[in-house]
Amino acid sequence: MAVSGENLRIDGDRLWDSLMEMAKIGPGIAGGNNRQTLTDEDAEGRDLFKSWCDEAGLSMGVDKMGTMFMTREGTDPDALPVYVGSHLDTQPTGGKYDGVLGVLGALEAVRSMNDFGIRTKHPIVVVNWANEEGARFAPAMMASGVFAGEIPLEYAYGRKDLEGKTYGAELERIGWKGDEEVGSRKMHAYYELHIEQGPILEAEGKDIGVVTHCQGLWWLEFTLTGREAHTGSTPMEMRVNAGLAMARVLEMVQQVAMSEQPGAVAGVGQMQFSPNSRNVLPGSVVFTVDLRTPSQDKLDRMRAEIERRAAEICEEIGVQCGVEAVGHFDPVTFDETLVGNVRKAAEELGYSHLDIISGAGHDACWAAKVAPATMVMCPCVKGISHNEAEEISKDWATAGAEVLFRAVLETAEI
Ligand code: HGY
Ligand code: MN
Ligand code: MN
Ligand code: MN
Repeated sequence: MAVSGENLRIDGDRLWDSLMEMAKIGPGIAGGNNRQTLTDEDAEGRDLFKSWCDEAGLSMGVDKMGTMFMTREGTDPDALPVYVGSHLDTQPTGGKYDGVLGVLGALEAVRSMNDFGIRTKHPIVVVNWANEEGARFAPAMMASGVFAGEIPLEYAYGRKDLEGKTYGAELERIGWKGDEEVGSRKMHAYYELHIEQGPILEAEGKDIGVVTHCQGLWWLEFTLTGREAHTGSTPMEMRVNAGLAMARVLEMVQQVAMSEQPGAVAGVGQMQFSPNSRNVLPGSVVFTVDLRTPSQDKLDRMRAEIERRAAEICEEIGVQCGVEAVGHFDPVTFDETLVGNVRKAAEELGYSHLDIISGAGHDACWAAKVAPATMVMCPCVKGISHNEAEEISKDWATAGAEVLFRAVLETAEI
C-alpha cells in the first residue's frame, strides 16, 4: 500500500477494542479500573500488553524498575529510537483511559506501521512506564523519575504502601523486575498520548490538545504528632490534638491556593490517623499536600508559605510538625519541534486543536529531562478523571492516536 499523507490513518476500531479488552483487567466497582501498580491485576495487564506486542513483532526489554520497552526495529541500527508510551497502572478508583490510551495508542501506531509496511529510519519503542500513578507507592511518575536520574533506585525500592510492603519486594513478587539499568537507554525523542483529565478541550469543542507545557508539582508529606488521649475524659484545655491541627492546615492550604489564583491548585487526597480509633485522640496524623502551578516562582513560594504557616498552626496547638517532600518536578516546557509536529499533524488530518498546559503530571515530564519530548491530548467527558466515571469517545481516541501516529512518523523518518 503506497504511503502518502491522506491515507496515513490508524484503525480506530482496533484501538477501541484493545482499550475495552484491557479494561476487563482489574475492573473497578463502578465501570472503571483498579489496576494498581505491582498488583496481580497490574501483572495481568502487562501480560496482555506483551501478548499484543508479540503479535505486532516487537521485542521486549524490561528495566530494574519494571518499565516495559517494546521495540520495532528501524532501518538505521545506529539511529536512537523514538519512544512512545504512557502507563497501564491505575488509581484505586481509576478510569479506563488514563495512561492506557497512551500505551495502546502507541501500539496502534506500530500496528498501523505494520499495516502500511512502513519501516522508519529510527527504531520505535513503545513504553509502559511502571508506577506512574504513585497511588500505592509515592511519588507519582516514579519509574520515569528514576529513568531521568532524578529519583535514586534504592529510594524507589524502599517506598512502602499502606500495608508496609516495599516497591522492590512487590516488583520481585510479580516477576517483573528486569535486568536493564534504569536510564541506560538513550532516546531520540519521546511522545505521549493522554486524555486531558480536565474540562478545557471538551468545553472549547477541540479534538486535540497541543501540549506546550506541564505545571510543576510538590507532594509535601506532613506528619503531625499530638498526644493520644481519651476523647471522652480529656478536658479540652488538656488536649494536644493533631486532628485539630490537621483541619486548620487543610483550611490554610485552601486559602494559600485561592490567594494565588489564577493558575494554582493545592489539596489533600490521602490521610492516616493513628491509632485511627473513634474514641482516641490521634497520636499522629499523616497526610500529603499536592500543590501544583505552571509558575516556577509561585510553586516554590506556595511551598514555603504552606510549610511556614503549618509550623505556626502546630506551635499554637502544641503539636509537632514534620514535613518531607516526597514528590517534585519543576514546570516543564516541551520541545518546540515536536510540539510543531503535533500541531501540523492535527492540521493535516483536519482536527481542531488548542495549545494547552497539562494540569496532570505525566511520564513525559521526566522524559523531557533527558530527550526532546511532548504530548498529544484528547478531551475527556466533563474533564472527569481519577474517577471510575472517566469517559472518552471513540472518535476522540482515534483522533489522538492518529495525530500521535503522524507526529511519530515525522520524527522517526520514513
Ligand atoms: O498525579 C498526576 O498528575 C498523575 O495523574 N499521576
Ligand atoms: Mn496518567
Ligand atoms: Mn493518573
Ligand atoms: Mn525545583
